[in-house]
Amino acid sequence: MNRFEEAKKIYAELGVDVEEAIKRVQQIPVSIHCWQGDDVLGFEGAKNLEGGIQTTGNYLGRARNPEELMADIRKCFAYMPGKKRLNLHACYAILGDELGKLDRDAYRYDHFKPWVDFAKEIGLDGIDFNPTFFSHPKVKDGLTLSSPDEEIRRFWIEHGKRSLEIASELGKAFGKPCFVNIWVPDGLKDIPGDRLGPRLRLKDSLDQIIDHPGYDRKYVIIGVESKVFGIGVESYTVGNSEFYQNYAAKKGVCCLMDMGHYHPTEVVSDKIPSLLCFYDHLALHVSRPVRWDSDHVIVFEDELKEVAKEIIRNNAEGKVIIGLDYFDASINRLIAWTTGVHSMQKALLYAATLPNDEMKKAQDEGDFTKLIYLQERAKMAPFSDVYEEYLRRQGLELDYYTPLKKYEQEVLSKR
Ligand code: RNT
Ligand code: ZN
Repeated sequence: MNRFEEAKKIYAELGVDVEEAIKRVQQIPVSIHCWQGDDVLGFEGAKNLEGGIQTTGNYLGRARNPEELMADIRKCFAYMPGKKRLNLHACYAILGDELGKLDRDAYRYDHFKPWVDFAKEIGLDGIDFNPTFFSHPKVKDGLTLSSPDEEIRRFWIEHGKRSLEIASELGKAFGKPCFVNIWVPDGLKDIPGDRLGPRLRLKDSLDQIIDHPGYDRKYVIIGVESKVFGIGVESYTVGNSEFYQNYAAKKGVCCLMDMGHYHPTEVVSDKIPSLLCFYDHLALHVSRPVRWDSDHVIVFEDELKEVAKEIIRNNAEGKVIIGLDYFDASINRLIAWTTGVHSMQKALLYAATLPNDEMKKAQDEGDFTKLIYLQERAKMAPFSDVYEEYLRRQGLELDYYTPLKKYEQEVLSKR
């Protein structure tokens, strides 16, 4: 008997059907960010990443243009299991002759059409979208949608509207909604003289964007991403958690929780079921904060497993929009990218192969002795054999390192 068959039996003794689990996880879409490939710089000529976020490292081979980024995506997505979507930022517009002539308040769907053709060609499930409110000269004194300068605020509102128009077309192109995430870097380095004003302006700007009639609501799901602080923006964040949770609830949009955007002992996993009580959808930026919002590559560790458990055991895969958000420039970017996707997939499959019903029952019956026993017992099940089988069924294996390292020698090292 091979290892998978053996594993299947061991899991069956725990009351877990691994065949079901494999089928289930394969259907869960994960939105993979395009920005791991080029250190979040985009194609508009930006030299620095701004807005309180940072990529560190200078590994060889950063993708410098659409051709290189697409080639890299084509290469490494082939080694990633699961149902994949591509998450684009507006700064990845393919402007052609219009580069330098057109600003973000005038971007159109056709600047992203090549991405649609590409995504279809490599068999992706769809494209998600983000307006880009950072790394741009019109970020004034660190502010965009909350700026007291009406001209600046207008520019960014228009960018938001263009983004929804584009997203609506992206949704139509795949026949399902495009998820649009709004994150603004707005905040202050030092103690504010006014905390309310910027928040009222942000609220008004968001209303203007979301109330824009120029997009098809059937094809767009809107999320708002809160944050606690950024580098150089330590004292005040306009869009903090309270602001966006209340905004989302009143406006009927969804909250996006980034795992690096809370105080260090807070965890996103515990917040998921709270939001599930109130929202049709909630979105995640799965990331790994190391001492700050460092956006390290996600690895198969406890908090990632807890996040996956909250999705799986609450049958919330139709409600939780899973997006990845990490960027590391200190190691091979494609291997970083692929490692993170494998980690997410492992966590989902791991959660789906736990005796979830039995653990819930033990808790409800007050049998906490059994609960801790089951939790520890499950950890010793031969999960790696199930994961390998999950990969095998998608024509994949554990080793993505060798082929991607070869690509580094053949392609990346020549850039
Ligand atoms: C920044 C936010 C935001 C970005 C991406 C590039 O702290 O996490 O989501 O990382 O949009
Ligand atoms: Zn994020």
